[in-house]
Amino acid sequence: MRLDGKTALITGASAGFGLAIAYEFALAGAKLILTARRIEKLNELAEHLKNEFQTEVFVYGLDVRSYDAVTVFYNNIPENFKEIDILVNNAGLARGMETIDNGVLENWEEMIDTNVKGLLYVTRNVLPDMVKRNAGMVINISSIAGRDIYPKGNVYCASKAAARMISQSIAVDLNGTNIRSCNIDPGLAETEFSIVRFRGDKDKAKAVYNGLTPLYGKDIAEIALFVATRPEHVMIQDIMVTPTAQATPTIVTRKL
Ligand code: NDP
Ligand code: 8X3
Repeated sequence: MRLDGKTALITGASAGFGLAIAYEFALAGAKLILTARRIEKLNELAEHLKNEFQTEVFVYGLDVRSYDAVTVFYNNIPENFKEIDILVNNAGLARGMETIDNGVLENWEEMIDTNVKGLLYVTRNVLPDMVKRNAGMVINISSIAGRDIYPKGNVYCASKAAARMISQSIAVDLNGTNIRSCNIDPGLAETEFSIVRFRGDKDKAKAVYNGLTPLYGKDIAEIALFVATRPEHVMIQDIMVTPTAQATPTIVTRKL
């Protein structure tokens, strides 16, 4: 499963899945464009990948919520990184858990702006060049939350359902080209996700994974690598992956 000669753009590479995907893709020989807001984390990762795997890495501090920022970033990609073979739309987050009647507007805006609009902004910049070259793959990290609602998941779930539809749109609208689309829907995974959701409350975040073995970044990264290394005539469109202890967002066995 090699990616030699391939260039991958990974959003949200400063933590969690994105960081693990960067590592796995570097190991497989890919050239990497890594973005996130925390540039210092990206620099650290890039140094590590350069030293360990001689990976060529371009890092860029990017908030995907700004269309202008995304466009400036895209136009500033160095010439030798410009031909993007694989786009991994991974940047995303959940904020809070309230019933919908008590929803916090600021949280709603942040989730929709990042998980839906940010994903679209990056995709809108990258896809036309993929279409021109008649080659490329988009991997969207959605969630099982986009397939099945859970109590107080409301807007996060809705944003991930939108991401899922966008994945399918790429396959549908670009049918007849060589561009491939893959939607990956992970279940409970221990990353910075719950720490971000609960705004730094580590105990609350830890409790999300109490009594079970969750997924980890590497589990998702290995799947992304598998998807990205299939022959050109194979498009894996949709993957759902959960910890073995999780059947649906709400059916979870915990050994406490
Ligand atoms: P982490 O919090 O560990 O990582 C999230 C990444 O997204 C960080 O690199 C963060 O970087 C980046 N990010 C967040 N907001 C923005 C923004 N506005 N602009 C640019 N980058 C941003 O969480 P995960 O790795 O778990 O999450 C990755 C994706 O997987 C998300 O889309 C999430 O919804 C999804 N997911 C997570 C699951 C889980 O249980 N963990 C399960 C299913 C899906 P920075 O803060 O530096 O900008
Ligand atoms: C994250 C998975 O179930 O914690 O997308 O919302 S869940």
